Amino acid sequence: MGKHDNYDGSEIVVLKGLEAVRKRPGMYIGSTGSRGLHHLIWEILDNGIDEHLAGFCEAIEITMLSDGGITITDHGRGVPVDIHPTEHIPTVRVVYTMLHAGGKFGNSAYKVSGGLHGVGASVVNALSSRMIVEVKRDGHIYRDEYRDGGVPVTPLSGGMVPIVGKCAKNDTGTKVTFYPDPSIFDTVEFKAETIVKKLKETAYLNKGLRLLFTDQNTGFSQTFCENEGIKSFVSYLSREENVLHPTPVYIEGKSGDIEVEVAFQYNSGFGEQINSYCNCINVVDGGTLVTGFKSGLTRVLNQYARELGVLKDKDENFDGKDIRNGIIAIVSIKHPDPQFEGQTKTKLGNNDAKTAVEDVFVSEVTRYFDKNVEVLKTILDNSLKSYNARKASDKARNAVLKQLSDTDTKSKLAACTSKHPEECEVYIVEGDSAGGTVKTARNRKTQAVLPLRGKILNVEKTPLEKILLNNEIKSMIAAFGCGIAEEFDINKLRYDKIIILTDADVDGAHISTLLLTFFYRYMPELIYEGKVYRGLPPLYRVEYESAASKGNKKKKISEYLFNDAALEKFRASGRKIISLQRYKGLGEMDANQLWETTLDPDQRVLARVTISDAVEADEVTSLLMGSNVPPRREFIMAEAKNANLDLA
Ligand code: 0RA
Repeated sequence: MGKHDNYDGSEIVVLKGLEAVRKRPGMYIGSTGSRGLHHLIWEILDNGIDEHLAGFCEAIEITMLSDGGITITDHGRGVPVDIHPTEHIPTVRVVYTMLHAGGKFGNSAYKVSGGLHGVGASVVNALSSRMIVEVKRDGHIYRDEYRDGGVPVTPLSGGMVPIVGKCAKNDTGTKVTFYPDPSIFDTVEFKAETIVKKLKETAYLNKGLRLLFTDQNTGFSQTFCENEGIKSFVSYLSREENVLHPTPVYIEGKSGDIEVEVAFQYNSGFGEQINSYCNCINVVDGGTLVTGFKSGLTRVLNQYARELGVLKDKDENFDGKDIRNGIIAIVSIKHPDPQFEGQTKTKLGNNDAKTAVEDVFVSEVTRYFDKNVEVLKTILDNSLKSYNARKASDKARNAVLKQLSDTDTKSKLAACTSKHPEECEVYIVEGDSAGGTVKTARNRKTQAVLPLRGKILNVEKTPLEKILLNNEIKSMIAAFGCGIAEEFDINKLRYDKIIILTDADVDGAHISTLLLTFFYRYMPELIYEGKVYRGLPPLYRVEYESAASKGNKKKKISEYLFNDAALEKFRASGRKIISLQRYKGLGEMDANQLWETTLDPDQRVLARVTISDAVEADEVTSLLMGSNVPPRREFIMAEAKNANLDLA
C-alpha cells in the first residue's frame, strides 16, 4: 500500500489530461482573469445544483475562507466512493481528477454542453494549487486531497479513499475546498459581490434551493432562497414599473425530457423584456426557447381575442409586438442536451426546445386564463391599445405619404433640373436667408436646396403620426421621394447626396444632431448607404500678399481656412496677413464665396456621416430627453464598430 497506489498506469493518463487544462486554461474556463477565476466556483456549484435538480439536495453552502480558499458544501447524496468499475480507483477520485468525468460518472441529467459550464470538477482541480474533497455517506466521512493541479496526495487505504470520521447515517453530502493556483490566474482574489449576484440569480432559477453565503474575511453572511422562483424574479424586475396585474403569471410543465417554466407580467410601459435561461445559463441571444414562448403567447391571445370579440374583424390579428408591449418575462428550461449557437454561444439552437416551450405554455396558460379572466382581459385590453395605436400611425403615415405624392411639395424646395439621381444633390440649409444665398449660388442643374426654418422637431419619443404633421419633416420626405419607416425605399431616392449645411455654432450643431436622429430612426438606410454628408463651410478667409517674384509685383491673394488649427498654421508660416475675416454663419458669405467654399464639387469639403456619428447624435438626443432608446440601437451599435469616418 502507500505511495505506489497513487501512481499506477491510469494515474499517469489522468495527470496528462489535467496538464492539458493547465496549458490552455482559457479553453476550459474562458479566461485566467477574474471572470475565469469565479468560473471555478460556478463549476463546483453546478454539481450541487444538479443534485438539487435530481431531488436530493435542498441546501448548498458557499464560503469564502480567510486563507483565500473557497468551500462549497452540498447536502446531496455524496459522491460515490466505491471502486470505479473501469478505472479501478475510487469513483470520487475519478470525478475530481479525470477530464470530462462529470457527465459520465455524475448523476446529472442536465449537463451543459457547448458553453463553458459543465466542464467538470476536474478542471477546477487542475487549476488549483490545492483541493480537498470530503464525502459524507453511510455514516462515514471520506477525505481525498490533491496538490499542484490535481496530483492526489492521500494514500489509498485498501484501495479506498480513507475514512477520517463518523457522521449520522442520514447525513450525506459533498464538501469541496479549493485554492486557485496563483501561477495560472492573473488574480486569485474572489469578490463577494460577484458571488452574491450569482447566488441571487441561482436562487431565482432553482426555486426552493437554499444557498448560504459566508465571507469569513468580513463576517458577512446571507441566505438566498426563492420559494416562488422565476415568479419572484419577474416581480423583482418589475419593481419600478406600474404593473397592470398584481402578480406575475407563472406556468410550469414538462414535455418529454425538457422542463419548462415561464413567468411574465405586464406594465404600462412600452418596453419588451424577455430573459431566457437554459440549465441556469442566461441565454443572452434567446433562440428557440424564446421563439416558442413568443409564438405560444401570440397564438393563445389571438384565439381569446377572437372568442371574446375583442377583435371584430375575423381576418384581423394582433401581431406579436402588439401582444408583447409592456411585458417582462422569464423563460427558463432544463434541457438534457442543449446546443448553444452563434459566435458567443449565447443562442439556443435545439428545435425541440421551441416545441416544448410552446406546447407547455399554451396548454398551461390556457388553464390559467380560464381561471383568471380578469388578468386575461387586462392583457387583451393592453394588446388592443397597442394594436389601435399601430393602426392609427399606419393610417396617418399612409395619408401623409399619399398627400405628399399627390401634391408633391408645398415646401420651399428649390429643385434641380436634372432628373438623374446619380448626379443630383440636395442641400438642407439652416435658415431662410442662407437658403436664399445657396439658391443663387448653386448649380441649378444638379443641386437642389431645401431651407429649413429654425429648429426641426425632436423625434425622440414623438409618435410617428405626430412627426408626420411637422412641416420640415414633410418637406424632407417629399423632397427625398423615398418614403419613411417601414415604407422607406432607398431605390426611390432622388439624390445621390444629402448634404446638411448649418452654421458652425451651437445652434447649427443642434440642428444637425436632430436631423441625424431623424434619419437614423426613420430612414437609417440613408446612413448605411453613405448618402448623408455634412458640408463644412470655412471659418476664416485670409487675405495676404504673395511674395514678389521676378517681374511680378506683390499680389493680394485670399485663402479660406476651415478650422482654428489651419489658422494657427497659417500664422506660423509668417506670411503677411492683410485682412482676416471670421464667418459667424453662412449668411455672411456672398453667393460667390459660398460657391467657392461650400458648393463647388471641386473645392468644397464634405464629411460623410457614418453610423457612429448617427448613433452619437441619437444618444445626445436621448440624453437630452432622458428617455429610453429602442432595442434596434444594439444592432446599430454593433454595426457602428465597423464604420469609419471618410472624407468625400
Ligand atoms: C453520482 C451518483 C450519485 C451521486 C453523485 C454522483 C453526486 C455527485 C456530486 C458532485 C458534487 N456533489 C455531488 N453529489 C452527488 C448517487 C450515488 C447514489 O447514492 O446512488
